[in-house]
Amino acid sequence: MNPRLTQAQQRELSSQLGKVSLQLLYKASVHGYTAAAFHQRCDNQGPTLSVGYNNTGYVFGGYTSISFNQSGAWGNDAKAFLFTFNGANVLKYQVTNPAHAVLMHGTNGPYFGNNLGLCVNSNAVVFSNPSQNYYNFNAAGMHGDNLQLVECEVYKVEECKLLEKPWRNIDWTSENKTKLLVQIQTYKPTISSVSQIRVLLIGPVGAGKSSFFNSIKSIFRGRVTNQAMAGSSGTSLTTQFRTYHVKAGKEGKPLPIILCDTMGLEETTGAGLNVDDISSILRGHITDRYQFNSAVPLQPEAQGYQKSPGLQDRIHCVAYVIEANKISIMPSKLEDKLTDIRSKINLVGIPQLVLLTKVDEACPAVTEDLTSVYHSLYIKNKLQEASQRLGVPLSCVVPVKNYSQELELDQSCDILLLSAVNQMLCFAEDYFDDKFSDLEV
Ligand SMILES: Nc1nc2c(ncn2[C@@H]2O[C@H](COP(=O)(O)OP(=O)(O)O)[C@@H](O)[C@H]2O)c(=O)[nH]1
Ligand SMILES: [Mg+2]
Repeated sequence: MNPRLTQAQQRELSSQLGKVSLQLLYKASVHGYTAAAFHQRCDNQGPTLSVGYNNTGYVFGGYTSISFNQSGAWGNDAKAFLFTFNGANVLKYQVTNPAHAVLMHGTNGPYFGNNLGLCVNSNAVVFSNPSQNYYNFNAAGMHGDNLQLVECEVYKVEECKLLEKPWRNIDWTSENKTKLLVQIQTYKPTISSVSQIRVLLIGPVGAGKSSFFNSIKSIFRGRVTNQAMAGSSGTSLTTQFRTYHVKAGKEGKPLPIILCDTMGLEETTGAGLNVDDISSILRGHITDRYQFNSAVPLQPEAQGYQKSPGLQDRIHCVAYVIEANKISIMPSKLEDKLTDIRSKINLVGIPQLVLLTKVDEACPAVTEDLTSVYHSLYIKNKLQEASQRLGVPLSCVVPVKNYSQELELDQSCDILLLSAVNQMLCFAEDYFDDKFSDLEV
C-alpha cells in the first residue's frame, strides 16, 4: 500500500503541524470506500489527516487532532482545519466552530463540521457544503466543484519527539567510518571452507533490498553506484536470484560478504517470492541468476538446482528488509508469510536481523539530520514494533537509510549502513560458532 500523496505534499502538509510523521492508515481503493472499512482502520488513532482526490486533480481534505469514533456526537477540536493544495502549497481553512469540528458518524467516512465529508454514505463521493459556518472555504477553490472521489486516504499524524540522549550510541566520526571499513574488509570467517558470508535479503517489494546492495557497493566504490535495478514499481523489479559480490575499490579484493537479492515478497498467494524457494536458497540449492517463478518453486530435478551445495553456498545470515513507515500497516497475509519464513529459518538455526529502511522518510527530524536517528522516539517505536512483529530481539533491528537519489556519499549514511553490515558479519560468526565450532577451525 503506497501513499498517493507525494513526499513533497507530505512534507508540505506536515509542516503545518510541526515535526510530525505521517503514516497511511486507510486507502479507499485498497480497503473499500465504506464507512465500516474507514472506521475499522481509523477509529481511536489520535490525530489524523484525511485526504480526498478527485479526477480533476484536486487534493483536499481535513485535519483533526482528536480520534475518530462512531458515537454519533460532535467532536470538539479547536485545532481542526480543512485544506486543499494550490499547486505545491497548502491552503488552510481553520475551524470556525470548534465545538462542531468533526461529526463522528458510523455511516460516513471523515466528516468535518457540516461542511465537508469524504466517502459519504459509504460511496466514493464528497459531501460539500460551504454555506454552513463551521469552516470557511470556497468549493471551487477547494475541489473545483467535482464531488467524485478517485481516492481517499487517512494518515495517522504522530509527533516526532526527540530524546535528549540517544538510546543507542553510535560514533559518527570519520575515524569510526574508517574503522568499520577496515573491520569489514579484513574480516575472515572462522571456518576455513567459507571465505565469504552469504546474507539473504528478504522483504516486500520496494522495501529497499536492491538499494541496500547498491548503497554498500557505493560506499566501497567511493561514489554512488546503481548496479542492482532499484525502483518504484508495484510488483517486483527483481525477478532473478542474484548474488552480489562487492569489491573494496574498483580493482580491490572482494569483500568477505555476498548479498543475495531476492524477488520481493507479496501478500497474495502465488505472487512474489515463493516461500518454498526460500528453503532451497537457505540450503544453497539455488544459484546466481535463477529466474524465480512465483507459481512453481524450483524442483530438485530441475536444471540449475545445485544438488550438493557446500557450507559456503548456504545462507549464513538472513536480513528482513522492511520500510520503517510500513511496519505498523503490514498486511496480515504478509505477516503470516513472514512468520512462515521465520519458522523455516529457525529450523536451520540461521541468525536473523531486520533492516528498517527509509528512516529518512519516516521522521522529519531524521530527514534533516540522520545522526538523530537514535534520538527519534518515533523511529524507536518503529524498531520496537518491528522486533515484536517479526519476532526478533530489538538488538537485531537496525535502522538504515539507503542511497536513493543522492549523487554523493554522506558520512553518517555510510556509518549507519556499515554498522548494519558489521552486525551481519558478527551474526554469521555466531552462527558458525554455534553450529560448526567442532567442525573445522
Ligand atoms: N528515501 C529513501 N528511499 C529509499 C530507501 N531505500 C530504497 N529507497 C527507494 O525505494 C524504492 C524501492 O527500492 P528498491 O531497492 O528497488 O526495493 P526492493 O524492491 O526491495 O529491491 C526506490 O525508488 C529506492 O530509491 C531509503 O532508505 N530511503
Ligand atoms: Mg529489488
